[in-house]
Amino acid sequence: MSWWFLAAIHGTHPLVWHEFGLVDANEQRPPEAVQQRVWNQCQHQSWYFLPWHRGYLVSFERIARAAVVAAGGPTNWAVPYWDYSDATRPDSRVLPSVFADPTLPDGSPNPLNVERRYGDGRTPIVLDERMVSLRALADTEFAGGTADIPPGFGGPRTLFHHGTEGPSTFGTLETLPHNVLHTVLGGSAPGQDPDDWRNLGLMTMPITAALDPIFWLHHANIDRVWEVWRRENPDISEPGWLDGPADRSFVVPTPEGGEWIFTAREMLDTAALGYYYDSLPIEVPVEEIPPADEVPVPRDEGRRRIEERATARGRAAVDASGQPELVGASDIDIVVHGMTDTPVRVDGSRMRSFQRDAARRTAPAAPPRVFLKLEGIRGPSDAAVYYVYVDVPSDEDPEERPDRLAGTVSLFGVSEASDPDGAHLGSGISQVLEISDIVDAGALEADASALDVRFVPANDTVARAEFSVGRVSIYVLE
Ligand SMILES: [Cu+2]
Repeated sequence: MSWWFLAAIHGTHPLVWHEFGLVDANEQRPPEAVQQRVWNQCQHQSWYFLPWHRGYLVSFERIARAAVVAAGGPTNWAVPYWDYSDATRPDSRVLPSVFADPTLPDGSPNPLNVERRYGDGRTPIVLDERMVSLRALADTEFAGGTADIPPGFGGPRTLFHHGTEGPSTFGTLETLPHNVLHTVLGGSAPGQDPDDWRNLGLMTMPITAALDPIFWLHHANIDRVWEVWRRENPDISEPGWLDGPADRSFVVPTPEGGEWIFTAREMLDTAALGYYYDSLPIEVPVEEIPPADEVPVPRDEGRRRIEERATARGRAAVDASGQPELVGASDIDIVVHGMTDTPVRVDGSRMRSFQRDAARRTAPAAPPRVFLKLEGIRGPSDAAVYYVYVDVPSDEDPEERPDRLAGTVSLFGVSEASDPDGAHLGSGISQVLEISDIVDAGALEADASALDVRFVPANDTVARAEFSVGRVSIYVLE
């Protein structure tokens, strides 16, 4: 139940934690079997991203609340959320001062202000509005499609997926704002090489992220946005998700020192988990929400279900609807280092027929959708954050063309996924950005044989981080 143990459940790395001076070499470690089963569980590039982090947050909140109550605090204490996307408040994109002030009112050091939270090197940390976009809420599918087209709000169908199991993309909420917030808050040490992991902030890498207390407010907000999405969209009903994952259990500690094993299905009812969001209409009368200390932890039930579904192993069935069509791709590996332009050759005749389809988009039939896919992204630094623009003329400043912004991409998790000693020889990560609106607005029409993709670094420090993209491709989904 310690701060370290809870952070290690998300991710840990003996060398990095040692180098950062995070653990005392003499500190007693839990038994190896416990480390194997409970540590390094965080689910990324997966449709389990949201449910796993919800169970993890609930575990943290219960343990932290018990500590708060023991210290004489309120029994209804809950993890706050940071709504950085709230455009109605002028300060919503500024890191809350309780996390940034160097000292507490009594003059003692502020434990919420961690040294390894570099941001972009400026104080206070202020987020750009391109980093907090909730465009993910426009997605209506939870799970990703064939070849990750579309990527889905919740992510691709996977088994237990810690992020090193092979090439995989992120769901749209995980891409933005989740990944982006991680790396823009953690950042890398100003003036130092961002390609050297020794210079990275805690939030920048999954193996250290949960050591920064802002992690919990960030994830509480991502969890809240999932609830916002659930008000407009049906929950996924596939048994592979509901009872998953089939190959490894999600397990977190309880305040009593026991274990709570949970499935994705159990994460669909926040009232049953003992919480709700004040910013959302409450569907359950408050008196029916059980007090936090009376919420049952269905330990034995969880175990039984895990045994039951052990027979149902294997990758989940892929939705048969919608085969994406590849209509264009770059020729060679692209190296991104600072502002980088890349032409993507497209199938001219296919694009022209597509443009005719696009012209009919006002028809009630579902219009074709267009996606930009960045495949095989490899690099040593998770710190890179880039804005990706499509078809901005070379003599124009992309900052002046918000209509051509395809999305914001962070390389959270790339270093582990690029490790040549890793499970899949470092196949990297991929990112999928929908560009239907840009195509609708007239991109491509001047020259249908190539589409210009421009990578614009989010700040000067990350502009020094270098990474490669195996292929930039364009897909149409009709
Ligand atoms: Cu996260």
